[in-house]
Amino acid sequence: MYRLHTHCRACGLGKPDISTLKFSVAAGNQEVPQKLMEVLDLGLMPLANDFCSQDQERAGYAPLKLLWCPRCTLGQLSVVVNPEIIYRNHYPYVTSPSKTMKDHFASLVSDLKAECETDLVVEIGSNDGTLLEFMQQNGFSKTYGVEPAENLANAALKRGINTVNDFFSAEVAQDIERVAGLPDLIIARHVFCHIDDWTHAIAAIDQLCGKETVVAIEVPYFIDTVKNGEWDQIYHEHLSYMTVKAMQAALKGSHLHVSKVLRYPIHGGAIVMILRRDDSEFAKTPLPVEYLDKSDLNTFAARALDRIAVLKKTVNELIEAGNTVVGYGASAKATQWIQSCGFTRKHIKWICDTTMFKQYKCAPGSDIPIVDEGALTRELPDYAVCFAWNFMSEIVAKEKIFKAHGGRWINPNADIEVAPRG
Ligand code: DWN
Repeated sequence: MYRLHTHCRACGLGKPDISTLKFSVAAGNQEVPQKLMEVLDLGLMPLANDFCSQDQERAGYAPLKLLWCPRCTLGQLSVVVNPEIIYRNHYPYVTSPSKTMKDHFASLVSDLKAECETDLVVEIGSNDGTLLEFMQQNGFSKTYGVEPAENLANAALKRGINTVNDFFSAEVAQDIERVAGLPDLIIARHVFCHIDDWTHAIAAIDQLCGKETVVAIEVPYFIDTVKNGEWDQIYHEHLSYMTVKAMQAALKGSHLHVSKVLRYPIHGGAIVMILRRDDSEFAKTPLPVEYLDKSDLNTFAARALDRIAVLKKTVNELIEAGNTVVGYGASAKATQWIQSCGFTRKHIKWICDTTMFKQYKCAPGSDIPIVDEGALTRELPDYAVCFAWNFMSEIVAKEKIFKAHGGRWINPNADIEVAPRG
């Protein structure tokens, strides 16, 4: 189900070969420990999107431990779960249809159109084709998706988006070039941090780049994750927690460099790293100066454990006082809270969610049912824990009836703001 990950996938730290040692000595980093450092151990966890009905076999558990490279600052997990298990046949996460996401797409696509021509765009990890459809409607002539999950690739094909149902690879890149030519834009939104073998992924991207192809890599920004204490972004799909410095280390030996960094608030804070070929006519723009050290990570880990303890205590006190508590948004993040707090349906009666692939199943590793979103106004519980806190303002605005009847929101990631009644 998984294998151990022992050396940095960006800069090679921990690999027992002289080239790594030369790198650290040459960079005057002799004091840098020659191995990945442990940040936060969350124990054995189910897979964050392993939503199963009572009669479906569950994928199982794997260690969830965040490590950190003191040399290139990449956060990374101590194991790699077999991606075939997570993604291949059925992956329940679909790109959010929310206004928050649509607004993000509008600013992202507008920013990207300023960087490249708009004839052909290839999306790696294209999900159900939502972004590519948006790009087609906003000036891109041809779109091409690469998506390993069969259910999502089929959904994209149904909406008329050219989609290869496979993991991105050098072979897939070759096929795309043969069929459609070299793209103006290659985009990978919240995918690169899911990839284990960066050497091959970067080589395949490199191979699909023409002289002025732009590569846009959107990922949760590890600097924001740490600063905001967003520990629930740690789960098995997120193999890496990225900084610009780590990406620069990963690109060593390729024909690509980080040319520009764009920042967005989506998913709790994300960056889009614009990569260009080294022979591109475009000049580099100044890149963010990043400060991240072990003491920041120790603070992050302590804050995570504190937030877990506080949510667990808050929910237990509320149910002991006779309140009903539910969840809103069966996100991958929700799985981390439920497992770390030891919640069952006795604590969280149900979690409502708009995603049909998740409804009427149980939250991963638990007996908590996932129900349709209408449940909140049908049942009007006393409290709702918003496990989709990254969309909270839109959700609170949408669910006025719940609040008007005295319902109160709990944002688990904002030092437990139990919103006042009414
Ligand atoms: O990297 C990843 C990020 C981009 O998305 C994936 N590996 C997994 C996934 O993480 P997530 O599940 O935490 O993503 P979201 O988009 O934060 O999940 C929000 C959940 O809440 C979805 O299941 C949809 C649901 N939702 C809802 O029921 N009503 C969301 C909104 C906005 C709503 O109004």
